[in-house]
Amino acid sequence: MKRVSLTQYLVEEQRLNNSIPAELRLLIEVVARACKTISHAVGKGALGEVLGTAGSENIQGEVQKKLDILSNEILLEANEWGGHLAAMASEEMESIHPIPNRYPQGEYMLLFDPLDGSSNIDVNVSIGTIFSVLKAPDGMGKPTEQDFLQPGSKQVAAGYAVYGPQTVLVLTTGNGVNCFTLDREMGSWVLTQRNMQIPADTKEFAINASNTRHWYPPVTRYVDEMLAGGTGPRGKEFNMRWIASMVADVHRILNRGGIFMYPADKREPDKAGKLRLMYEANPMSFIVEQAGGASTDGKRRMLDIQPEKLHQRVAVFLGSKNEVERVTQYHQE
Ligand code: AHM
Ligand code: MG
Repeated sequence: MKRVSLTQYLVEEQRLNNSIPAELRLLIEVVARACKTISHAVGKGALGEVLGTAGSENIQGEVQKKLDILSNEILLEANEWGGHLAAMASEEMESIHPIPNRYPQGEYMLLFDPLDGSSNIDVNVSIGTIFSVLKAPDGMGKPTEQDFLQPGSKQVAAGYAVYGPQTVLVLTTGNGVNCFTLDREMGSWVLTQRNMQIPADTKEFAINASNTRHWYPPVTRYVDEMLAGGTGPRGKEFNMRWIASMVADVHRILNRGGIFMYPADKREPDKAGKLRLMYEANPMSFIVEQAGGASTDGKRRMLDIQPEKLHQRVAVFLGSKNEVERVTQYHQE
């Protein structure tokens, strides 16, 4: 099999479809290189002294793990000097990170969840990095948080890396979804899946069922109907999977279908779920739609939501189209 590297893929994509400007290509390559470095740190585990908590909390009051902080630093450092970015924002940082004056400013803005699935770090279960790329608004002066508050439909690229049995990078620039596998010996990303497609129907769902008693009626109805199996209203058996790393759950769905849900619930009526719109929901929704799937917050198309805050949370229903449409329908009835 002829090996196509990430670089070759990006160059050819730029040449054939003109869908990837040179600056964006550079940006994606830098992010991919940072993910390689994170993958290396993750792979060392206890030997690299990267496990455990760091003794600090992030902006959402969550305890930070050493790897959360390290991954954040790796992404910041890698992306600061290239000249392709105006600013960055991260799940692990309270405010945005403008590019320091000593470097040239570019026209893109990068957002990331540096290490998704933090609860799985210390137990050797798949974790990952999620990223989203926006265009800086025209005539932007000194970047502000406001510049980042663009709906997901404005993303020009999004991707995630999974640090699992294999390290993979899944990427979209708005022209389908492709998967690259890290060749650990060669240190290069190799194209291993072209044009990933999520089947419209599925028999698999993913939700943290320990929250069942807190759910709102549309979610309870939807899950109950699946649990009723072949003799229930759905007339088929469903299976459940929950990895507690969104990257890994979404990667399974991209490969064989399924629906992923993290609903808002009654515990904190003011909070719209756990996951973050800008760092998790939007990039994953862009990827899922590009693979023929769907994504909503239960009511609206995710990518249409106008963000109000950088760290905004949102309910998430994404994956196989017919299932996402069904649970969204239940929210409207
Ligand atoms: P994190 O970004 O702090 O790791 O949190 C996000 C993660 C998702 O990857 C995953 O789907 C979810 O939180 C798991 O939540 P729970 O602990 O309720 O199972
Ligand atoms: Mg996360």
